[in-house]
Amino acid sequence: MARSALARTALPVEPAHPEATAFATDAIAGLTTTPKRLPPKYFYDVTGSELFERITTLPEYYPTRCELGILREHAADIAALIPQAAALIEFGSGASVKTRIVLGAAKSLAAYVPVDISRDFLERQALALRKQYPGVAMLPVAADFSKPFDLPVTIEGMPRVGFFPGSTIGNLEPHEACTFMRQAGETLGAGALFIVGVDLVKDQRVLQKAYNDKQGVTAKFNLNLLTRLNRELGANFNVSAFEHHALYNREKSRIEMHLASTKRQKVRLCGETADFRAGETIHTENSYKYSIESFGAMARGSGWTPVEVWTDADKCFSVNVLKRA
Ligand code: AVJ
Repeated sequence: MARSALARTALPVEPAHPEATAFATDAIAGLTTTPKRLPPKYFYDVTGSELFERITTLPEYYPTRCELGILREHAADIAALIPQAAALIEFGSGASVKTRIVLGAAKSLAAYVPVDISRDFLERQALALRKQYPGVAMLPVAADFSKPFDLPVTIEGMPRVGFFPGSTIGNLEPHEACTFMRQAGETLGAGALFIVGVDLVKDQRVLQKAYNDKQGVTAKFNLNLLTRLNRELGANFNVSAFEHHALYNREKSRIEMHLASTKRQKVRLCGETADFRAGETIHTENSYKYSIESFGAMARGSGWTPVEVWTDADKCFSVNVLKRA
């Protein structure tokens, strides 16, 4: 139904842009079904990326601070595990503070390969990194890292170290996370290392607060999805008639974010109508939390052997080093 709806609708976007078409397809499919849902990858337009940056500095949002602390504390340990003249392959938008901690510590790295869907972003970041680390070959790859992709031929024969910080893996369903880990293993090859940042199960109150900050930045981040639908797909969401909900689903060990309709209403997008009951929600994100054991088991089940795991003192976050079995 979603597909045919899309086919007979004149989109208010350049049909030549495959990214915009994917957004339209996913939005129509997700908003004309029950329960309604939208994939979290659409949070990150320019405004959404800026809001996420603000989230990472909020007092309640512990993951970024904890992970940075762990990486800084164990930078020398990480460097000691990395073989000579290796290639560091980062899954997702690279060149962050986290990347610089690893690049700064592992002096023998021969190449850095950031893999991201946004070519513009990659080029800009690579430019800055080339100046800062002249001895490391910067080889950006524009690809969707959640699917298999080709590594640059330049790194053929180099030992490989994958880097996947930020607990981005938490956005995936556990079975998807397993598939992702297996595919990453195939991409990285035999003997590869994989450094993965994973948020941990903890006191529910700490989790709830991290996604319900006092300043309302997370609410803005969530609601920005509706603004984006209005702007890019010509939808007519009344953003003030929706509210941010974030709750911990204990059974599934995940934070769920939703956008709840405050009243019964109809919304038009791409020639389709989405009907909302009062209180009906759009499920916009899952953020799965693991225990050290549950993540280790998942890693083993997808062809990896855990070799090291570090946490902060409060065991809020973990940095896992895995080796391909
Ligand atoms: C980037 C997916 C790890 O799940 O904590 C932050 C995104 N959502 N606040 C997370 C997010 C709401 C974040 N990840």
